[in-house]
Amino acid sequence: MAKKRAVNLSGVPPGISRRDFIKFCSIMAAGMGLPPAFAPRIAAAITASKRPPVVWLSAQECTGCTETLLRTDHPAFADLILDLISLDYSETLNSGAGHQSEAWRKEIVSDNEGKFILVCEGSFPVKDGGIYCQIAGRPVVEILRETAPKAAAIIAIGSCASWGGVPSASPNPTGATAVDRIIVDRPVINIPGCPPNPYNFLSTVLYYVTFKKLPDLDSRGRPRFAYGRLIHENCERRPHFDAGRFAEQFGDDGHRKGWCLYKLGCKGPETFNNCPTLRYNDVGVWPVNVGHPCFGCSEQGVGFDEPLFSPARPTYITPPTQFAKARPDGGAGGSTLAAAGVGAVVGAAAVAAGVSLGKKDKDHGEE
Ligand code: FSX
Ligand code: SF4
Ligand code: F3S
Repeated sequence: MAKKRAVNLSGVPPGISRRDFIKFCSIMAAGMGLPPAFAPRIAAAITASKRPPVVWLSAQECTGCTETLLRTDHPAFADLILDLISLDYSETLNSGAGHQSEAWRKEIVSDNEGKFILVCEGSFPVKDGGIYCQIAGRPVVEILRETAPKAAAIIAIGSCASWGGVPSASPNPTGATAVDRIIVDRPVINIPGCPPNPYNFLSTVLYYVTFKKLPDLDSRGRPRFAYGRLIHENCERRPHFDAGRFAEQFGDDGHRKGWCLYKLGCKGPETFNNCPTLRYNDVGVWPVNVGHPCFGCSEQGVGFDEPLFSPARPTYITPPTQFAKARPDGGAGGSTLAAAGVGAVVGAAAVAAGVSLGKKDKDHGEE
């Protein structure tokens, strides 16, 4: 249990009220799966620490990962990010260019050896010597190989950096490769999603700054606090799945009523992420609650490999984390028991018919 302690808030980043700052720290603690009592410790780490230098490399990507960080506004989030970390090198945001920018990166890396956080955005092409993505006339994969050993921690942000993502989709003409396939002798923290939720990135950095160690990672390098549960476990449409109520077509009656999107290709049953609980854009939206099936953007072998409309392959059936009321006739009410037991069987049977239940994910299936 964290001890409560007074926090000197004189270092609260400018432009943010103390109230918003403490609220922000509480949200971050919750995001890391920590009790609210840890908020003061997080606040203390933020206000006391020297900002960690960050070197941000961009390879094959759409810049959505950078955009998702800069477009948040809770509270003045972009400012907060830039106040919490020292984003010393970013190919997207550097004010300098060309030789000046190259010289700057080398200086930052040599001045901060063993102290900076390396963030990699995008996949790294390795085919034909990596010529398909070059920076200053050099394959970016070479820059990754020379920079990674000098970093204190390495974060792969987005599905491209974590798995290969869009650029690695078949037939992968450039040999687009994930960071942890190139840097194999150091831990790489994967924050997948296309783009990932910026809070998952920020929580990871804050965890490192606060506790001076990496968060608990699963077998695929993802922080468990963010990727420990299937989307299907927390989805608000789950009672409809359990009751066997599915939208059959976009715009049909079931779709308009908010029924389960499984038959429209929702990959929530095979995708680990916290989208239903963390949500996006600071207005509480996520794909499924605005009527679009999850396409598994954050799951290796799902998002850019399985066809959008093919049904998910539930590798194991899990109970929902919350049992909302559900009744197979679609009326209000019904019992928790129906949702947890009978309903789950109805929904699971509807999707599992003809689907052989695969091997459990070695990291999550036994939990
Ligand atoms: Fe884009 Fe990032 Fe997708 Fe990839 O996010 S949002 S293509 S994960 O590397 O910029
Ligand atoms: Fe939600 Fe998709 Fe699961 Fe249906 S299949 S309950 S829409 S995550
Ligand atoms: Fe991506 Fe699915 Fe979440 S498409 S944003 S993992 S709901």
